[in-house]
Amino acid sequence: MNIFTNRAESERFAKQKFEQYDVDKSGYIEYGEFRQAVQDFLTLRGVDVSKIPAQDYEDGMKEYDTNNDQRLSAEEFSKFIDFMLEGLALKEEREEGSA
Ligand SMILES: [Ca+2]
Repeated sequence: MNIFTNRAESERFAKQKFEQYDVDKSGYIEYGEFRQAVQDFLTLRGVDVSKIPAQDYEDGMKEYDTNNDQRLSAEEFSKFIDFMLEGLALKEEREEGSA
């Protein structure tokens, strides 16, 4: 199951999120912006983000920063968005299953 049934819609969503989280409009998602995005998505999933150590965000950032320039391009960030959306879809499936 996917939240978005068509690819164009999911790309549009990723672009919208990129613009939302690129707060300083640098054209890249820097660490602080990435951290905010992760916190927002995890909060949606019901995670208490106050317990997450900084190291976890740093590791997550490195995972998506495929060219190692310490920031995420729109393309790198869209992979993160895809991953987060999959997580949210899985959560919905679990909740539907247990209801
Ligand atoms: Ca930025």
